[in-house]
Amino acid sequence: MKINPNNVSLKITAGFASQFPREALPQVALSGRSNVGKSSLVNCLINRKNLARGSSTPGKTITVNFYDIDKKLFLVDLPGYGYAKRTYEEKLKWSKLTDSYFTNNESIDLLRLVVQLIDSRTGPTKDDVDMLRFLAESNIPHIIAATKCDKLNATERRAFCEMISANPDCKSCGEIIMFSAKSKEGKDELMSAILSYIK
Ligand SMILES: Nc1nc2c(ncn2[C@@H]2O[C@H](COP(=O)(O)OP(=O)(O)OP(=O)(O)O)[C@@H](O)[C@H]2O)c(=O)[nH]1
Ligand SMILES: [Mg+2]
Repeated sequence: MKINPNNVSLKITAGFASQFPREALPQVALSGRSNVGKSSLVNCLINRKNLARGSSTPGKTITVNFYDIDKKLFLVDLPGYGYAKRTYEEKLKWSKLTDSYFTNNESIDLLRLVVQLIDSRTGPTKDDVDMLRFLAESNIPHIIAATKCDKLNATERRAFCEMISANPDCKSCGEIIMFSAKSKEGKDELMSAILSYIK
């Protein structure tokens, strides 16, 4: 399948499950902690500087953002988790909305892939591991994008790759892609992986 990554629009910023679009387009969702680089990854994939807003106040916007990519798929930017300064009410809203995307979503059959973002400098957090286990138990195909890899030197990169390939919670992943929105490393590889899941 060929897509034009420049033909994109923000379909909807959904604060409630009732706003999730019903169009019969395959969906690829991005999951990861707040500040891991989800919006930067979306902008990188679609050659935009700022369609997906980078956050100056991380974790404040609790919405599910649906990007229409050339009428062929929705990239779904899930709200980031693990932002320590969130209030109890904000955390509740996060879990309700994310939960409803996976468990109370009439279009869930259209979900083809979750790209789990993991910061390559830190490796998986406890929340990342919880998410990976949830995806594996739910039989949702998933791959890992290891973000901000431009920040690693050769030794750190080797250590990260060894650590992640030895991690039992990463065994269910289809692929592990080193990614940098800054250097664009992994961009083509990630796009090809996404397209291979929506065929
Ligand atoms: N060096 C480097 N910095 C990055 C990269 N990707 C993102 N960043 C920086 O990391 C910070 C967070 O990036 P965002 O893309 O806003 O992260 P997010 O996951 O969308 O955050 P929330 O929307 O709060 O969940 C910003 O300061 C980015 O400039 C990368 O590949 N390399
Ligand atoms: Mg963001």
